[in-house]
Amino acid sequence: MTSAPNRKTTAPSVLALSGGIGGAKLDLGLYHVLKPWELAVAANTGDDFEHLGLTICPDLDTIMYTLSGTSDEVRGWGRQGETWACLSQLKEIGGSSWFGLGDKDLAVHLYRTELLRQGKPLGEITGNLFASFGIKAQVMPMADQPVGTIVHTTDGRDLPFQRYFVEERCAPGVRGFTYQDAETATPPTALLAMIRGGNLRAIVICPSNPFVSINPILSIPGIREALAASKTPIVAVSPLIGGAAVKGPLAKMLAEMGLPASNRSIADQYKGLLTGMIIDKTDGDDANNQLEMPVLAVNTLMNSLEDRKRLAQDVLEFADRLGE
Ligand code: FO1
Repeated sequence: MTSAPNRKTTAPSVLALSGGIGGAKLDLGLYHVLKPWELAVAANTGDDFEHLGLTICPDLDTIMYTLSGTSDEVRGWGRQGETWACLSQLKEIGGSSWFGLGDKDLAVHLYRTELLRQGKPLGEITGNLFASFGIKAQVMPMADQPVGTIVHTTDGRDLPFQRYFVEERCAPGVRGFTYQDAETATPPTALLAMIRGGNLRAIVICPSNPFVSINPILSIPGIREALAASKTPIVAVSPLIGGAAVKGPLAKMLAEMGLPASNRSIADQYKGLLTGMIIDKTDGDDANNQLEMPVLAVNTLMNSLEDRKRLAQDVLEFADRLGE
């Protein structure tokens, strides 16, 4: 698609809403098929928490390590070539060691925590960190203020996300989620300006878990409304393949909440926002419009970098067609 003549050459042209490992995979595909500065990402910070006196932002860091090529692809989070000297010492002296903090990763938490303590906004710190990793995409936390995802379990507990996801390994049944203090949070002005500006080629909802990766972003006042009013094609990539999640607790969560593990359940989470949806070839029958919107069925499994780039290309070409 030819860019509009009046478009500034360095403005982002594609905005991705992203959280978790699946989101970061598609972010990398988009980062490679676009010019680096053309990609903007609104990142989930609902996974964030205070731990050992540090502010940990897992989804921001997963995107940062993934786009800079320093992530541990096998583990799915943290850095390649990581060492664990500090964590093992912590364990030996009886400190809290349930959350895996690698030595290199710790440097990022120390840097971020100190600047937050000095009063710098998370968005500004994130810009500094991503620049230090040589990343030219514009990655923004969904808000500068903390908005923690709380998992309400079927045994009556309200678990902060990491306690549910890491400490209890997603074992507890879920009955719902809340996004703590979302109502008083504010989205980055650059993000709202980008969505309202009308200059975007596409808005992509990544194949992330809607409940714990995308809905936290949509819970920040102003974001869902701006997306709903946008004329830009908004395309969601389903995180399900044949009713199963590629990774993580999504299918289990859906079952526990009495929702079918279907692309329809995913589309329902984004009601009123989607121009079209990308589903996996194995779910091709959904393409016969059970989703009541334009649907493209492609291979959505992303094992290799080539898979990530091809899916990104499929998403952008689909969005271009929807925007014609
Ligand atoms: N996920 C785990 O399953 N176990 C861990 O010990 C763990 C540590 C960790 C440290 C830093 C970081 O950025 C991510 C980390 N993750 C870990 C992933 C984290 O729980 C994320 O919230 C998930 O990637 C879901 O988004």
